[in-house]
Amino acid sequence: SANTFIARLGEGQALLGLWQALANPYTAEICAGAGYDWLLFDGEHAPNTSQTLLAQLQAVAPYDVEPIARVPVGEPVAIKQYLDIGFATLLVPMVDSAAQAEAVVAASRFPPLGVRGVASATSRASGFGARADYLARAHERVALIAQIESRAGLDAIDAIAAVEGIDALFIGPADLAASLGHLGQPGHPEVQDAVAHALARITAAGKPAGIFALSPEDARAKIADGFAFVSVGTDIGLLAKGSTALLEQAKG
Ligand code: 3PY
Repeated sequence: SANTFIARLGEGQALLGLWQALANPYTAEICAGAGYDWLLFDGEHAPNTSQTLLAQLQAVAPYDVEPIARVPVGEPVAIKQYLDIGFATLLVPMVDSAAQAEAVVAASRFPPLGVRGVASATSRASGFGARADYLARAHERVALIAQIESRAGLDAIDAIAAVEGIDALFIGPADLAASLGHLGQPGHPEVQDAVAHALARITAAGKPAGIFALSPEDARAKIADGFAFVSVGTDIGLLAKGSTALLEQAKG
């Protein structure tokens, strides 16, 4: 694939990522130097705007890390804006049907392949006009990851995974737990059974599966289970946990 994240997934080793919810270029830069394979910039739940996402993308550009952005919703406006500022890999929340997945793919491609609005020389993605073949080849660089995180998404998982242009699927355990009647209990056996079922279906479709791990132990287990990319924690979690632990240690 011309998309570097998908190409790296194809190399066979699980790719470990860190969730960025602080919406801050300074902390993104720190995390980019830590050695994670990918960072997820969250436009769904974190206080991000196009400007803060752009600043984070610029901050991590010098590092050997794959930036992925989660759009707030799988609609054309968000998708074109995120692609225009230079994200090539998008995580799309709440994909519940093949029709939704197809609409997301269409939103990421210029006509005649899709319905993405055209910005060329004014977009960072085009190198500000420097890439002569940008419009014709932009779709080759794009990767779309559909989030499966509801009962409806689980029911439609085979059809979603079969959609051309959906390059990978990602399980959101928190929302999946909520949808299955276990709000706040992503580790509940019924939720984890659903996760195992989803992994099997995604693998059967020949696509890479990703997941948000609940702990470092869970991350190792999910890698062993066959997940191709695993989020192992969040910037907020590191700061919250580390600052509390430091104070406790200092107090003795
Ligand atoms: C979920 O767990 O629901 C996610 O979307 C990942 O944080």
